[in-house]
Amino acid sequence: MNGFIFDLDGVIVDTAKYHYQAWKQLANNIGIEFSLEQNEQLKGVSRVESLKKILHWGQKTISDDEFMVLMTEKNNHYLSFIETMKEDEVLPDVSKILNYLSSRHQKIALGSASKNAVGILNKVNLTKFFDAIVDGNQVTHAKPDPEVFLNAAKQMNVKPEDCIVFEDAVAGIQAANAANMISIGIGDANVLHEADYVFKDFTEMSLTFIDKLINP
Ligand code: B16
Ligand code: MG
Repeated sequence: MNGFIFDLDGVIVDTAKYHYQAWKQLANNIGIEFSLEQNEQLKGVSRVESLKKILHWGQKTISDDEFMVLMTEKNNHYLSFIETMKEDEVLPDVSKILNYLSSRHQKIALGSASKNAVGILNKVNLTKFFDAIVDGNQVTHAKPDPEVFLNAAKQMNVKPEDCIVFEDAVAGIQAANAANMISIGIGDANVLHEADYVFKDFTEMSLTFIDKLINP
């Protein structure tokens, strides 16, 4: 029995564009510039750590209370984008792969840093595929720590070495490797060079490749 673990943002859906808009408005409001390149560095990073990074880049210090207010503000803005998400925002061939894994009776889990993961999966109508959902509400150590993926393996009742992780962030690939799982990067092979395999997106991944993962 294998377990297939999917990251959310950048693997199943492209919510990075919504995080970008919400962080940019927040940063600009407090006088900090925020670029797309900086947004790239926030992929897979938790909400708290993301705000800490933005304040560091802007060399700004704020009180704990103000920090909490900004976190809530950012999330409310982000949620206003999520509210409008539909099935057509699922990235190409993700549903095809999920359907195939399901037809082959494989266990499927989500392993995401997002605290909004359940809501997003519901919006895009993919919740039905998942045997386990581990998100930012259940982990204490962020990627590259393997906690999120080890927790997912445990919930699926599959040994870590029989798990396969799909990830778009370097920290996520490092977390999968640290968990002793097969790591599959989704994105740029130069950036994700620590992964066992890299594909630009799921349209490049054949079902023959998936079969080899199921029966090595
Ligand atoms: P939230 P992933 C991550 O999702 C995003 O890549 C990252 O940009 C975001 O800050 C983080 O979730 C937390 O999201 O504010 O919704 O809790 O890639 O781990 O699925
Ligand atoms: Mg991601």
